[in-house]
Amino acid sequence: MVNFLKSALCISAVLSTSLIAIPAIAEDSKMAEDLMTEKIGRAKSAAPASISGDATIVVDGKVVVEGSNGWTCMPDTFPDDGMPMCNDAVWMEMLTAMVNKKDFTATKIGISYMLQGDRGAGVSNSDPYHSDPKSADDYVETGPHLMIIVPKAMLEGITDDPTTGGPYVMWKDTPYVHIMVPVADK
Ligand SMILES: [Cu+2]
Repeated sequence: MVNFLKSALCISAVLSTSLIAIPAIAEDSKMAEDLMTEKIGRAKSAAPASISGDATIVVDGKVVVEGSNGWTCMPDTFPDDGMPMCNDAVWMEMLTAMVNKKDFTATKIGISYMLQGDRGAGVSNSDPYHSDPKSADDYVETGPHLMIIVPKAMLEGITDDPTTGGPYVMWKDTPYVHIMVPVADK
């Protein structure tokens, strides 16, 4: 009898914990799902649907949607900065080199879309590795823009002054140099 009570109690303990635990887990995974849906939506918002619709989506370094058009969209530029981008293969190659502090040489044009811009989470215009970009003398934020990688010789004559209102060169003296092309006010 005692044994029976003990196991009955045990079972009810197990039951009551799982009754509590199951909705909690369901809620957690619903939240995770919602967050992922939001991140995928944000990633896609970086480019026109004609590009982002069939793009590969990478969230936190993992492919979460397998694309088919050679473009890769991400919800963040730097970890958790909320600044989405859609990149072609040249841009992905350059960013991989930048993150790993490896050399990169552009042999052809590379294009990245940042149609949400990077207001609120800009960068130092000379130093991709600045530890506190917002305190940099050359801190810059840009509204909706394209970013274009070109072979170095083609950069000649383009200003590196972001305040002119037109295209400007970012990260000039690094292997990760590219042209910022504002496309809208915002
Ligand atoms: Cu950008």
